[in-house]
Amino acid sequence: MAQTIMITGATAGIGKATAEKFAQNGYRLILTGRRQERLESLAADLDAETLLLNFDVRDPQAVQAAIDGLPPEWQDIDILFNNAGLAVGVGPLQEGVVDDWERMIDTNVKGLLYVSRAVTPLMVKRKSGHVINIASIAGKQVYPGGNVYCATKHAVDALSQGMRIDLLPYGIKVTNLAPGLVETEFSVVRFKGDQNRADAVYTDMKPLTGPDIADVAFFVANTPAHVTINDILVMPTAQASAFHIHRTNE
Ligand code: NDP
Ligand code: 8X3
Repeated sequence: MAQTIMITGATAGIGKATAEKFAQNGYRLILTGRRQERLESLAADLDAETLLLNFDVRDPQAVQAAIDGLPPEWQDIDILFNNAGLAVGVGPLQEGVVDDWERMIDTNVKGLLYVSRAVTPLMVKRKSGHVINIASIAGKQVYPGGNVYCATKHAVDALSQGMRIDLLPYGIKVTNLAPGLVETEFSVVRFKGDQNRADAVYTDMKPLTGPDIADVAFFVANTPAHVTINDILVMPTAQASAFHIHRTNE
């Protein structure tokens, strides 16, 4: 039977591109997100077997119910692509908006935990599987205004290390995949719908795209059984660090 990948946050950006890449390569897909209509239109465009799950990763009961309700033929999840996440705001900590902090912590840290808690027992039972956690350069370095978002991605980095140790006896791979700037809906969300501020993030430089990260994810997922990419940092050539971006107008 074809391998099955479950992708959280498949309705946009990196998750959507990863769905397309794995669909093109014969995988069965469990696609999740909050925007049901986007899940349906993505599934309609893919030449692949899909199962759609509509839940908010911040809701532990909804996450567990979705996994508990998987039909038997969808329970053998080979790859969990923990991707759903967001940044909200760029203000200094002393002016921080508590609701923004909670959205980031609840989604990027607790949501990733809820999904992992629900799915990894299925992998443990089969003594097989691969968890790919989408982290970030923001999980390696902290930049001005990044405070809470960076903290959540540092947490993802730590959770990848912890999961790798806990899942070691079961032969389950854990990869921490950390991108630099990727042009998706990420910055529009971060700037609360301000398209001009979002566009400015990528101006005069060539950012990564969702398909670039999907290609890396596909490579990471297809190493031989005895080989695991533990941690991979993928940057645009025009970005050396969180602080060094080469813009052609500078
Ligand atoms: P997008 O905004 O394009 O996509 C985010 C995805 O996450 C959407 O599918 C969204 O689905 C889903 N999502 C957000 N909140 C929730 C929630 N509460 N419950 C379920 N799904 C949710 O951004 P990206 O594709 O760029 O982001 C994907 C991941 O990559 C994030 O973890 C982000 O932190 C990380 N990342 C992004 C980088 C970038 O520069 N873009 C760089 C490094 C890491 P829906 O709204 O339908 O629920
Ligand atoms: C997204 C990349 O540099 O905006 O994680 O934090 S960055």
